[in-house]
Amino acid sequence: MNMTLTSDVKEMKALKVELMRFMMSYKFALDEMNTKIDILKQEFQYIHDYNPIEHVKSRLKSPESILKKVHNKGFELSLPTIKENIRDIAGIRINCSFISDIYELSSMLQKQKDITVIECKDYIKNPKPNGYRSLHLIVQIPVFLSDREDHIYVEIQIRTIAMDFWASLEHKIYYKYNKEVPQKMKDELLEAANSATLLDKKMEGIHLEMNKLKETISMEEDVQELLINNERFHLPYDFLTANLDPNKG
Ligand code: 0O2
Repeated sequence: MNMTLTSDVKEMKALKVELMRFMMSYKFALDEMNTKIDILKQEFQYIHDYNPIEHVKSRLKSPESILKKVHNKGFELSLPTIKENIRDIAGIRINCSFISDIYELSSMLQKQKDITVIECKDYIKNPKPNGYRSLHLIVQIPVFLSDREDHIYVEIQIRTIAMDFWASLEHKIYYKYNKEVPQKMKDELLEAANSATLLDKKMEGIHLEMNKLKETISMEEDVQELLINNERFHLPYDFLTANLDPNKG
């Protein structure tokens, strides 16, 4: 009896080590992705003096959630099956300021050589019937370990703050509510999602207008600068306008 117990414990310990190695790969994949996102964020800030990323959150799916998904989807309970079919064990959620930032960030990530894009679901252009909006990417990235190279799936959800606000609260409202949600509530949630869309569009419009304004200002500043012999001279506005043709509109 004791012999069986000991060998059972030994087997379970070995399994635990295997599971640990399995989960570590996902943790490293998240670390890599977070570094990539941080680099893009910093580069944007330095070069364009603008940060399109408001907030980044990453998470590893818990073993309980993985098990639940395996059961729900009817998959066989083995690590290779889980690795191939549960593609959101490593998940990253990026909140952007504007809708245009979402697409720009997504294209910058998709262009990176070591990222293989497996799937792209655009729930912004095609929202879910309940109103859910977000851009979902499933990518695969290499993780270099001491004895092997692993290719790990990562799910990236990119959305605006308004989209995230709606999704987080909708999730909270539904969480642990196992009964059918009343139609009235579904309609109200859809209405709220539409309001979030309007808000995003309004903010995008203001953002574009502001960019145009900034461009005009920087063009004006450019006109007032003279570069001679690597030295910058400021041209006073009066000096410039004094020499303008008064007959020109
Ligand atoms: P969690 O706890 O956030 O990880 P999949 O079930 O992932 O194999 P599916 O459903 O086609 O396949 O994936 P999809 O549509 O890309 O959605 C995956 C994730 O998007 C969900 O993960 C949610 O995080 C989010 N999501 C999708 N639809 C909704 C929605 O209607 N409301 C909210 N709040 N979030 C949504 P999980 O695994 O469901 O949960």
